[in-house]
Amino acid sequence: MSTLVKGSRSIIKSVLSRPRMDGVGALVYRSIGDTELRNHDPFLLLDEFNVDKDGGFPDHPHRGFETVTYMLEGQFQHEDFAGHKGTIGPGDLQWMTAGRGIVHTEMPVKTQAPAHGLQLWINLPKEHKMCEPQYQELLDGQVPRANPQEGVVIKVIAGESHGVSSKVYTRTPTMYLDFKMAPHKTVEQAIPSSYNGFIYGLKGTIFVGEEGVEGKPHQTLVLSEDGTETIKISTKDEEAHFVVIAGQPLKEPLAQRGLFVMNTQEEIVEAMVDFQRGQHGFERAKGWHSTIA
Ligand code: FJE
Ligand code: FE
Repeated sequence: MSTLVKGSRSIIKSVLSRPRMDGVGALVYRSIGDTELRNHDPFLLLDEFNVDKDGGFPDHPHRGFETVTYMLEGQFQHEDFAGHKGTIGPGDLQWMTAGRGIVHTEMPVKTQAPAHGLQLWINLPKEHKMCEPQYQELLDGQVPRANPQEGVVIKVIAGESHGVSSKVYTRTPTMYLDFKMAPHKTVEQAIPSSYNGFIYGLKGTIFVGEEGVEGKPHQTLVLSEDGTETIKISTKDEEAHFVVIAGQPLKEPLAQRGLFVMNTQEEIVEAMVDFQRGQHGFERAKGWHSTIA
């Protein structure tokens, strides 16, 4: 049984990401997924990406998890092997459940480059790993906002904040909030006490928990798992922009090879064979090439 403790969760780890290259000419700041922040169950990866017109993430497969692409600037195009195609711009998001298999391409719209955004990978519970792929796409205007006080705007991408709920269906219970705060504000955010969580900074400096631990752009602050139900966040002289992400840990065995994330090594081998042979969800992968990459 867990007991609820009053007061704010604290920060148990703070990691500043450095830029690196991934995909084709894409610059990414890797938060979760980097050596120091592996297996923050249920999260596999958080990348802040910057892609210019010559870069992108051409044809690649996924199985066993979800990718959530949240645009900050520019426009990103995607196309998959089932003919699903679309463009997302600033504030828009694509919540993609790869399930048993997706092969797709993710590229900036060349005339709107560079593209800047976040991509989060959420692991799927064992019983959903081989589900039918699904897309949930929301334009900026369709994402509900909480406005608990003047100067604090919270976009509720998933989960709930200050009485405002997202309609996104999460197979792994997930909270994903985008905060914009004016200077000299303090806000408390409830987070289910069983969730693992973290904060990733995009702009300005924030001060978190009773100790006021500093959070800056490209920095990940890992929240304590101590049964506390809220997190306290303040700004001082600057405005700030950051995301708060938390989710129910799956506590299941993890076997990962690149873009396939399963529970056992045998299932990873199956995924590679299925992808190569074009079976069990990868039927349309055979001979498919995107028209946008
Ligand atoms: C990847 C090749 C890839 N970070 N951020 C190898 F293409 C990828 C990959 C991405 C990715 C895509 C977007 Cl849109 C944003 C990303 C990696 O698709 F992760 C590996 N390892
Ligand atoms: Fe992808």
